[in-house]
Amino acid sequence: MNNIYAIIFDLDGVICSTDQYHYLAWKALADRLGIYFDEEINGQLRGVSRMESLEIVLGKHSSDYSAEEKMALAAEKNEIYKSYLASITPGDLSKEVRMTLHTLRQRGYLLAIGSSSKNTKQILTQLGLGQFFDAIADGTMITKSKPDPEVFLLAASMLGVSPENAIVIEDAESGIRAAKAGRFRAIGIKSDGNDPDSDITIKSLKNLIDIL
Ligand code: B16
Ligand code: MG
Repeated sequence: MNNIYAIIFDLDGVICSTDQYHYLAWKALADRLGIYFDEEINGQLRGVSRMESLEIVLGKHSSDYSAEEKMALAAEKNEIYKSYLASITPGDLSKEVRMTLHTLRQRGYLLAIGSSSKNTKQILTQLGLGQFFDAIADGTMITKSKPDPEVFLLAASMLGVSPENAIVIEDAESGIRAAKAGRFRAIGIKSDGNDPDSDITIKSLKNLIDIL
């Protein structure tokens, strides 16, 4: 790919598999509230902020709760989620992700994270990647979540590159839309089939090495 100097990675679903922990935490909350929740609904939460995720989880029950109660429910979910995060170690970073990141670093690309998660720094630290990236833009630094491009534009500006000189790697539809809205080239990771909105779809992160 021509004129690409920087690569911005989504975190959950690209660098690590914390999506399963999100599922378990939302499921525990939904069960306590007596609200139906399954993997299909969980799929709609990929890349979406915590409060917007809560609205999807509550669905038609949303109007039963006040704004304060919703803040408390989101905090409750986050405490459950964080109890799962506590078990993450550098051993949870897959060989494939580790090898890909180091190869891209050797090739001289600037590398950044663009994640909706407010737990990004904790997750990266526990994976042993706390100091690895040249820039980290996360949910604590933005006002608009994916599919708004804010988090990726922030990452690019922290790196000092223009969107046309960077690519975004995403697993979520909301993230691909955010990348395109920011005028980045968007690479979707999808193990089965094509992501119609991305510029290129790859089956797994290591395939990035072959297409750059
Ligand atoms: P938190 P990403 C996103 O991370 C997750 O995909 C999404 O499921 C989650 O709701 C969001 O972070 C907020 O996470 O509750 O930890 O702030 O895919 O943008 O890296
Ligand atoms: Mg993701």
